Amino acid sequence: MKRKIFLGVCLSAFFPFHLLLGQNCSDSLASPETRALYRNLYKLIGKAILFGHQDDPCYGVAWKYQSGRSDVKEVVGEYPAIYGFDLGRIELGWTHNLDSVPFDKTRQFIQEAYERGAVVTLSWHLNNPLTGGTAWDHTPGAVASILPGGNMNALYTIWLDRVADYLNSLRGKNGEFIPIILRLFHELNGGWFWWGKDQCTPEEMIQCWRYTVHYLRSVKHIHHVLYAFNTDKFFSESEYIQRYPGDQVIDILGCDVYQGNTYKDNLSFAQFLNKDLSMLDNIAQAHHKIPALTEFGYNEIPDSTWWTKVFFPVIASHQIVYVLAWRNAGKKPDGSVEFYTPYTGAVSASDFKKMSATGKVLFENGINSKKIYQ
Ligand code: BMA
Repeated sequence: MKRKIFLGVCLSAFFPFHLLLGQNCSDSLASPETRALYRNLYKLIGKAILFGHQDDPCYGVAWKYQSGRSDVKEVVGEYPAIYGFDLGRIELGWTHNLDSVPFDKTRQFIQEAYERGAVVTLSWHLNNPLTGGTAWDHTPGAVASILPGGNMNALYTIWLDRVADYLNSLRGKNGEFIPIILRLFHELNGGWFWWGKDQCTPEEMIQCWRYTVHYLRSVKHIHHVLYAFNTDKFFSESEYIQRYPGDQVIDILGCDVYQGNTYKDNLSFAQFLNKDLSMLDNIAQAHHKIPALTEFGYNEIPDSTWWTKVFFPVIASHQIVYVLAWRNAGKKPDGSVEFYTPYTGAVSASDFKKMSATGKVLFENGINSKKIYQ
């Protein structure tokens, strides 16, 4: 008996068993491509960081829906390694999302991204089911209302049916489902969305996550999804984990951190990001999940060396497997300007290209060669 224990201790000293633990995604019935995606992303931990961009092929700072265009590609010569899109308003049966992106176009872009061997993540700024207001209508009670037994549960299941129909329409050339990282109830420790921390208890949020995954997985039989849990900025590991619904329903652990507001200058942002990513490394390792910076940005990137002097040194010293820059909306109807990756001629463009040449941050070519769906 003692010898067996001794042998076990010796073996585990030389073999990283903890790595094996994380090699399976949370859905035991996941499709082969989805399982491969999870396994391959897991293998990238500590080795590479995929660069992602929200709505990348849809529009850029001075263009909209021009075939083949991408602000990222025009600066670094390659499309991103990961694409983000948003499902907001699909729940209402609309043909386009809250930022006027047609869902048909999104489907086409998702298929093209998959063909290029890239990763796709979807967020969902769904309306408030209780009031009919937007995602930002934080009237309390909406989370409780969609749980089984709640007044809005029937409506919520109709909304999930529409999401499931859309997910089922995402197919590759051989009819296989395209794996999707679904990032639900994002920034749930903030107070600005109806699913935020002041609008529901931790127990209600946990139940809401579990119910949603159960519905998509077991009622709608969706098995090509990895689920991403994410907070906004957070200040302790216990805060992060307070509303975590559990390892059986989550695959990716993320947080959203922007430069601006509280963390305006480079140093305070870098220090804060570094702290959050250190905590995220610990939590992801303890739960055998994949860590990611699920949203980030410094609006308009006014600093010509921000990428290599501020952002890269921090992300490169952590375990995150991807970073997703938010959208290049350009000039918005209200007159404000929003973009998080440089376009040709922007002040940080050459520095962004310099970061892409480090080899640690991967774009299309880097991800394509990894064959992540096999
Ligand atoms: C926000 C802004 C908004 C947008 C929303 C959902 O951060 O970019 O303009 O409508 O995300 O994409």
